[in-house]
Amino acid sequence: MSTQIHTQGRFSTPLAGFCPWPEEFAARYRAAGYWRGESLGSMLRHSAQQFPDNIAIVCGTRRWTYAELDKRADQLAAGLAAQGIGARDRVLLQLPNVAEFFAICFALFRLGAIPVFALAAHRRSEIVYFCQHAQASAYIIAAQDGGFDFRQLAREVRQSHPHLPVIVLGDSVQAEEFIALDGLYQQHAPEQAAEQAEPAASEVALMQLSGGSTGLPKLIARTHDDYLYSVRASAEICALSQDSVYLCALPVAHNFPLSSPGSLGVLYSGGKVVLANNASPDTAFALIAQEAVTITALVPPLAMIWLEAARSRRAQLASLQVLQVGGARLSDEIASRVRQEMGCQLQQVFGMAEGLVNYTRLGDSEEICSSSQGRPISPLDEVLIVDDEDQAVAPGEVGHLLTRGPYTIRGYYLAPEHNARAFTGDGFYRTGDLVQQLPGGYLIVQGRAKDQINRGGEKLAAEEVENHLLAHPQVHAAALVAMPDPFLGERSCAFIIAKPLQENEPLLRATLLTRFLRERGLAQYKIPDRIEFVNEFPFTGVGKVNKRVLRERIAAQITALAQDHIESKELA
Ligand code: OOB
Repeated sequence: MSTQIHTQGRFSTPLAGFCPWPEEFAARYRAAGYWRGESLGSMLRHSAQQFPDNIAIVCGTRRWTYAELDKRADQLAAGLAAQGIGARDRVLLQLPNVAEFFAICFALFRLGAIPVFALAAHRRSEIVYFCQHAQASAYIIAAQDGGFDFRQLAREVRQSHPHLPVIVLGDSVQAEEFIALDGLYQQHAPEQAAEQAEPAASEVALMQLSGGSTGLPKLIARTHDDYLYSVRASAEICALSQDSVYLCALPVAHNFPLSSPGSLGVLYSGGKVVLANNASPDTAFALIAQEAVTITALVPPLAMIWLEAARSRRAQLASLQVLQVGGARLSDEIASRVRQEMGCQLQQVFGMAEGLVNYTRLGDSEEICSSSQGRPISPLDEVLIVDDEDQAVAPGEVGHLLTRGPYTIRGYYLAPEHNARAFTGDGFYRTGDLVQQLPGGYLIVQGRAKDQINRGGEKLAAEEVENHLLAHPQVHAAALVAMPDPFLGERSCAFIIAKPLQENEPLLRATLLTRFLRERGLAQYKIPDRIEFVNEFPFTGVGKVNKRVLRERIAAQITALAQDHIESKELA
């Protein structure tokens, strides 16, 4: 399937659509020792040589050593190569937290093929788009998970991509329809060949998805050099060693549990990755106790649930040293309870799949750990805080966060028009986050300028959902905004202006609209949590829909409702 001629995984030009760093910066990152020319595939090879008998992955009753994971990756690389998958092929991956995720990723890394990480929550609309945009050579799924049949989803995806090879993990795979992953393992792996195929570290290793703020999700291409640097440096910041035991309770492919320092950081360090198929205290606390977990990562709503559960089950958390929380703003109040109530240290993580990751450090004061979202990984991370005109704000003032550095992308994959807006002329990424910088470089996230809703760590782009709403024949206009939520931080509210009712048309109701979105194959978390029908929108001076006014309106409405609720309870 590879169209370019190459020898031993070396290409003379970068992947089309990838935005490389200017040579001057690449040279700087190499000179600093950050980019070492090592690929993710060889990283695992080194760990397997150093720690062959250490347990690498625990998944249910299965325990894979480093030697076993390494061998499986080779066997699978040979099997995938026999399916025609080769260097630079994009392979869409949609898997739950299972051991095979790692065998597949490292097999792809070794082939120089590029995993594109979809979320388990994604449905037809998203998957079809990723297949198109990434020009995927294959789609790898689990047969089913969480009561959902991914084979059915694959069949739907095939209606628009009839020749897409679908590789399925799990039982009851019918030979003609799908390729069974288990069958691919059985191929003989010529060890030499696997070594030779190792891609150059400057090649794209993987693609993450952007939380997005515009119409369609963007793909984030990360190289071996840059990703591995962020993993190594994160592992060091978190003091990982071969004694570390990491519980992966968040979706395994997300950038936070994958690389900050996440599973990859642990596999670099020789430690043990324990996979949980959900993050509930019932599942996670039992695994923590059973496997003596030392570090794990959560989003704020889960941290709140864990704090509650720790009241009665704290003994199960005895081995836990570090609880990382990130993905959305953690309230100072919740943050300050972690050490007392869970008996471990809190580490705040403010990161983004585009690159920049900030951590509070393990030796930092309680004050910093509970009131800031940390400081950047790297001395070569450049951070600017600017006003609406891109002018630096005074120290300590709130402004837009712009960043550039050794593991922050210079542009989204195949998105030149969007890149012109999302990056400055000199290559800084406009994060869309509003931050304040403390002395020492610590950042406090104070808000967001991008048109995105952060539903407890799950990001949705307002425009993407609005476009789906506008596809309904009875919708005249749509505006999606965030509304405050005590648990998720934010939920989504769609304001809708309906078209005048035609004869024989049913009245447009919220339930009809949400069903319509579901039938379009939209992931559940993107379905508006609330729909408000209005006759008109407020506008800004320049004639754009004034979302600030809409946000304030829905926030006030919710507060009033909550107040009514309290009052009626008091009366009763
Ligand atoms: C992580 O990555 P993404 O790509 O899902 O989302 C990035 C965005 C940031 O731009 C920011 O708006 C928000 O998520 N965010 C936070 C935050 N961490 C992320 N907002 C406030 N406080 C935080 N601690 O979410 C991600 C990637 C790597 C590590 C950690 C999180």
